[in-house]
Amino acid sequence: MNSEAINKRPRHSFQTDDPQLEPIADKVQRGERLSFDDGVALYRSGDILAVGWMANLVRERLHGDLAYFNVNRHINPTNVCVASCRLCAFGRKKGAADTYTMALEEAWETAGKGLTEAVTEFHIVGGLHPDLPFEYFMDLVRGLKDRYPQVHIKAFTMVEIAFLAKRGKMTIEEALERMKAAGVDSCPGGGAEIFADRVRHIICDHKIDGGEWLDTARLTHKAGLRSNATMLYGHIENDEDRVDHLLKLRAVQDETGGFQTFIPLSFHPENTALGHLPKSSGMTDIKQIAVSRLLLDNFAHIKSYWQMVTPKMAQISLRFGADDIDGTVIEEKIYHDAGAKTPQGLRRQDLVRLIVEAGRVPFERDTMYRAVTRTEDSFTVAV
Ligand code: V47
Repeated sequence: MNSEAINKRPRHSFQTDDPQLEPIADKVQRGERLSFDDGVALYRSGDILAVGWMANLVRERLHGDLAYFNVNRHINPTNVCVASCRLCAFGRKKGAADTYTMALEEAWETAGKGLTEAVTEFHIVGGLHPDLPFEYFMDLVRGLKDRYPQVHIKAFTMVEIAFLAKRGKMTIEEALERMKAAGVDSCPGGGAEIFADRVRHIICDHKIDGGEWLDTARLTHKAGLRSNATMLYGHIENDEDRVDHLLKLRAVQDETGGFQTFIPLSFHPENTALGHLPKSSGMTDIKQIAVSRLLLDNFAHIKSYWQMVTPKMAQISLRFGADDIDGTVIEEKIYHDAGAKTPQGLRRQDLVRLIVEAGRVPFERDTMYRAVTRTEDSFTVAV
């Protein structure tokens, strides 16, 4: 990390027309932890510049001008899912007309497709298939490791881990050990949605509940795997639900230190059972990034996922608390089934341009945030 860049802050002094923000700004400047009520006040404030100033202060304390991205590929092995979540446009019931399940050879081949530059990460998530055995997923991972040994495998959300363990009639601990032995290097942050029961019952009734998601994350970290965490916002949750979600993550992070990155995900209503809801606004998206940065004082990274909020908003987020904009992705299905108008993927050079134009310094990372150095068609990771 560039320490000169980090030490030159802060540049401006805090100003606000919202008196509720004054005591919060004092705490942020002193590096003190924010409370539940502080979180609600931040969400309710209309002074986005003041909220953003505070989030930017924290972001620059941690990372200076660096903005992280990676060169990754998403693989979604199946869209067959037992869970029928109202929030989702991707999952299909077994037997429906437009289901797909990749044969293993097809998944391995897909992994190598559309590559203009060497990827450093496979991001693997999919539906909860009622019939695919645990070993299908382990074979998938083993086959990827055999073919692409240099690529980090970030696979299976807490929801998938809990489901696969149950299907394979084993404990979560055992499932995690077998995942690790097969070649899983870390886990993505999906399936967290909103932990509050009242909301979870409506948007994703058939998934593990919030407590189980958090327990599975604890076990994942205990098994030595890092994971990410997400929150789905912009549907029927309120400010208190969002703060509750963030503080529950913060509490687990205090215990385990195993979360790597937090990614707020804006809800895309199209083609879901909640299609009547409006899309989140720019104000909500940018505030979500800033409040996450401020409340999650023990998370190193806040990612503004360009696929979700658009490349333009991800770029602006780099001045409102985010330090990461995710990667090239190459092929995205989950939000595109829900009406996302963003491109399926971006080239490395597009990500670099977004970051440079935001006045930040691009830092190509691997999944563990180590520097990646590239030649034309290969890469090395700093150790
Ligand atoms: O868990 C599903 C969300 C998640 C919709 O860990 C939807 O680096 C919006 O978790 N509108 C999966 N969101 C994606 C995910 C993720 C993405 C990027 C990076 C990482 C990471 C993780 O997508 C699901 C759910 O919360 N989702 N349907 C929808 N209609």
